[in-house]
Amino acid sequence: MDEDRGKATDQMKLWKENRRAQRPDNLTTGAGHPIGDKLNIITAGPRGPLLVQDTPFIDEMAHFDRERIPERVVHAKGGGAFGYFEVTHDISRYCKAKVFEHVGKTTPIAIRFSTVAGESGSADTVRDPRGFAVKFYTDEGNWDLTGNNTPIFFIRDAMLFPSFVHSQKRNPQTHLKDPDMVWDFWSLRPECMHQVSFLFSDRGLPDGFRHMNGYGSHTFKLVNAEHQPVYCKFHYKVWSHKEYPLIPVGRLVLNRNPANYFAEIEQLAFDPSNMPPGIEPSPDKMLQGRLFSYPDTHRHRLGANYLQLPVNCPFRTRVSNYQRDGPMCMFNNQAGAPNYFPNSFSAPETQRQHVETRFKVSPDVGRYNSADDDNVTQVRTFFTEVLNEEERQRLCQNMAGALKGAQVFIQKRWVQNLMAVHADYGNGVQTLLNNTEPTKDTVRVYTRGGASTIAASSKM
Ligand code: HDD
Repeated sequence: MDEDRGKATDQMKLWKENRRAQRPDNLTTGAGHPIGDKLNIITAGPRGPLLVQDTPFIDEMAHFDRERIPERVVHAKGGGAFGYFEVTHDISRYCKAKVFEHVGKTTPIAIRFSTVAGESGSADTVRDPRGFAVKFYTDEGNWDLTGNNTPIFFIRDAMLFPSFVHSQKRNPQTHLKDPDMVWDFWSLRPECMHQVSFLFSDRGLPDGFRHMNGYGSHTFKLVNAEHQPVYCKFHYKVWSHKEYPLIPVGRLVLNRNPANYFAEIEQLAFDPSNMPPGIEPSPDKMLQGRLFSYPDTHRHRLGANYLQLPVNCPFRTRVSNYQRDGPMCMFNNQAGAPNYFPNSFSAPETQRQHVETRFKVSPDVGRYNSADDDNVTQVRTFFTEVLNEEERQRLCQNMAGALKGAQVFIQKRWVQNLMAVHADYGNGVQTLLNNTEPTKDTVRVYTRGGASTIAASSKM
């Protein structure tokens, strides 16, 4: 192999040389009928017209016409890998989930890293948060920890998510990214400041998938065998944490690239509501909103039976439920087993040990505004204590270059929000705004080249 070309560039050559690769020994239609001539369409005479009886042509064309499925509405661009999770530290006193059962236990995983706002063909190198989604194929069903490379998020209320995403994507009339939309939304919702500060700092351009942090993002509830809950956050790299010291639990090892991108990555469907016994949602309203959104989008994108696709199916356990039929039902549809519950012919009545923990909810039901919670203290800590002087300058420069593209009244509102964090932050950006030209693409600044490679191993 030419050293400079790399394995990805030489994929076809390597496949040809691979003795175990599955070679076509026959040209066939989708129905398996051998094809005599796959180069020439059937026509009446050499110049057409075509005949409807040309089954190989119609089979080929009709399938091609349906090749694309809807891309993910966010996180459309990504890459993935497979491997395993290994428990290195015992946390069974906190969590009864089988995945943490004992030190040394391994569980197969699938992982997908992604950017957020770009379309499926967009660059890997843009300034954007990175998705960091892990599917654990556990003995009690799949567990999907669908997080990002930052521990925080732009908004606190799931109701705002569609509008937030619209503001980061293309303007519906011009089909261009629109700095007015981006900064209008952000400046009207000051709770965005923390995540936006991360985004325009050096962390907004991670050096590939190998060199970035990962977080489960939300607070979750871990439940032990005695039904005692504790709140928990998951981090994939270790950070010192004053108030809540991190407890190591295991390592993620990625050792297999996908055999086929569409089958194993495009169809890979993460869902924060995939939680085995021992892991439960906290009342976080963002998380609660996500519990609905993900399986809903998968039913639209992949179909009602998306959980039967090999990459999504909980293959470490046997699915027994009362759901039947639907498009693309791939297995035996649970054969002769009853399709209603309760019934007199199958299945245990209840499994008390798997009942979710109870919790009290006493407040009034209502629509509560979270915009005015403390939006500045953590951003101030990030600006003054986490970043050094050079990093602060780069943050202000990156931000001013992008913000300059928005209308002046929006710029002013954003700078006013920054002033509440720290005068140096607000003044720093304002001074640069006075002297800076806007960048062409206000949010997604293409500064680093080179495709990202997949992490070989990382700690959780
Ligand atoms: Fe989301 C995809 C991460 C908030 C709705 N999200 C998606 C992916 C990641 C995240 C990593 C891609 C998964 C993959 O690789 O296939 N999302 C997050 C994080 C959030 C977050 C860390 C905040 C803490 N997301 C969020 C909210 C909603 C959604 C509040 C809606 C209420 N996200 C979706 C979605 C997507 C998605 C529409 C698009 C495609 C998909 O799910 O599979 O359901």
